[in-house]
Amino acid sequence: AAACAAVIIPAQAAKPLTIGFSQVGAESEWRTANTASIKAAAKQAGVNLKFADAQQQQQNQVKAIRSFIAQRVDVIAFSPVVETGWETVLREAKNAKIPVILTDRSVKVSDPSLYVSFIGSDFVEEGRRAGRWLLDYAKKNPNKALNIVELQGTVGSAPATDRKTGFAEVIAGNPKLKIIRSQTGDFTRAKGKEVMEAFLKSEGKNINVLFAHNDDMAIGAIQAIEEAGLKPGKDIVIVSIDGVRGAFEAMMQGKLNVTVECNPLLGPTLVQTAQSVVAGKPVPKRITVDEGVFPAEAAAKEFPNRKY
Ligand code: GYE
Repeated sequence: AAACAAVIIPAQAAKPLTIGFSQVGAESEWRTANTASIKAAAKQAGVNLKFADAQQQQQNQVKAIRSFIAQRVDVIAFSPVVETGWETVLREAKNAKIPVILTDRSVKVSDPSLYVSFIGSDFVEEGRRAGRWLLDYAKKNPNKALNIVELQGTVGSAPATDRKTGFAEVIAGNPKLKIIRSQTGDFTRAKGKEVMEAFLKSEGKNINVLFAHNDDMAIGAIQAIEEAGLKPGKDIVIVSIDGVRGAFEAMMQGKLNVTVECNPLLGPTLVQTAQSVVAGKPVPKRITVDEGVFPAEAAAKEFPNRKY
């Protein structure tokens, strides 16, 4: 484990490293923890961080990146809200010889040299983990109907696309597991609640399972389920992803059945990678994160250890 610890080089007397970072927004507990991690790691390392919040709009991220290029920052880092549409602005950064590091979410580009490294989770695997928990649940409850509604993340974002893919791949192993409705809740509590209300209105008691692409949407949906007079976690089994504090609280109250961990604490690795890139050291093209699965039964024991 010691080998994994991030080594952060303290600020030198020389000009400090400047990183321009374009964040997706502040849509979820996960995102808040991610932002805090990046700001803290930059501060600790004496990095000059220029932070821009894109409010979940790609055009704001493109603007921020162009402004970082104009300011001639040392490194540009960003968490791309969606996967496509980055070719032009990344080419501009490359022409300006400013290295780009992707954090959290990745991009689809035809030329992989447009970024130096991508630091983040394997979202397909997270979707599979959610699916595997449900397969197991189905095995233990052979007489239960298992109609699923799905709350998707932001349309076109890597975590929404990949989590959907991984989950669908695994549940295909049991024909009883059927997705009857699937719609985006944009990774927010408010939208999660709103879409769940609509699902309940049209499907009523037909819904046995909710798969939410993040905890915030699950927490919003829990409210909708309670307002409809049903018991979340019992009448409707809920599977979600992230492992934020709010999810642990919901599990301890018996309202959420499981959360698949997605680690937002990417700040130290980002700073370390940026320092290496600027020092001319080789960096891995892909840096992943170790993550677990936390069922409700483990929540109370695990809660004190959670860092976000
Ligand atoms: O799961 C969600 C957030 O990109 C992994 O974005 C991230 C996702 C996370 O809004 O809560």
